Amino acid sequence: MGSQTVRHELVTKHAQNVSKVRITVIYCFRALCCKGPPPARPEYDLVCIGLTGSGKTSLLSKLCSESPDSVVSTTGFSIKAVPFQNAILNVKELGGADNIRKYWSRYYQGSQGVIFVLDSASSEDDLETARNELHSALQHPQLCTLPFLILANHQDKPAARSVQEQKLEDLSEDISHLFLRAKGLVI
Ligand SMILES: Nc1nc2c(ncn2[C@@H]2O[C@H](COP(=O)(O)OP(=O)(O)OP(=O)(O)O)[C@@H](O)[C@H]2O)c(=O)[nH]1
Ligand SMILES: [Mg+2]
Repeated sequence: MGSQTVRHELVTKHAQNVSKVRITVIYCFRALCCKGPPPARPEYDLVCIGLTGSGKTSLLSKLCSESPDSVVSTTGFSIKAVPFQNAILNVKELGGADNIRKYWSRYYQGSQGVIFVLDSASSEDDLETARNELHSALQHPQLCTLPFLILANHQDKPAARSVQEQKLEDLSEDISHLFLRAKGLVI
């Protein structure tokens, strides 16, 4: 084999290697940079209500994987985007203190669903107040047709009532609402 043939083979091999490297670099670049954004998840606007201390902020913080240590009573309202695999819930929590509750209905517009949080271990008086607020919310023109989640929270406490003991079923003839018992959301 002449030296010219050997040189020709080496040049050809080098050219092949260079093009292989080029293809790999382009492939990696495409994989890393041209993948495009993940498909958009649908977003829904929810309103979250319940008396002060019922655990609304704690629930939403937990769902957003945030530390429960930073939870303070909500003055006014706060909005959190809660990510789920197939959807994002933009939840607007309305503070539950006496002086804030009278303004709740001003913030209902545009809601597509309702979360009502109850303190299942509260005093009978507070439970009665919560029942009345729940009753008003269920009848409100902007909420009455929406999906309702009623969350019986504080179930980890010895004084917690069961859903039946909270006598909520008679609040509405349409019992298509979803009741959930939440236990130890924050501890
Ligand atoms: N043991 C127990 N404590 C809870 C539970 N949920 C909330 N808490 C505690 O109750 C207190 C009040 O909780 P928040 O989440 O601030 O209540 P909130 O409904 O957002 O109150 P406002 O913002 O004032 O309307 C906090 O100290 C929480 O740690 C629960 O399921 N069990
Ligand atoms: Mg709060």
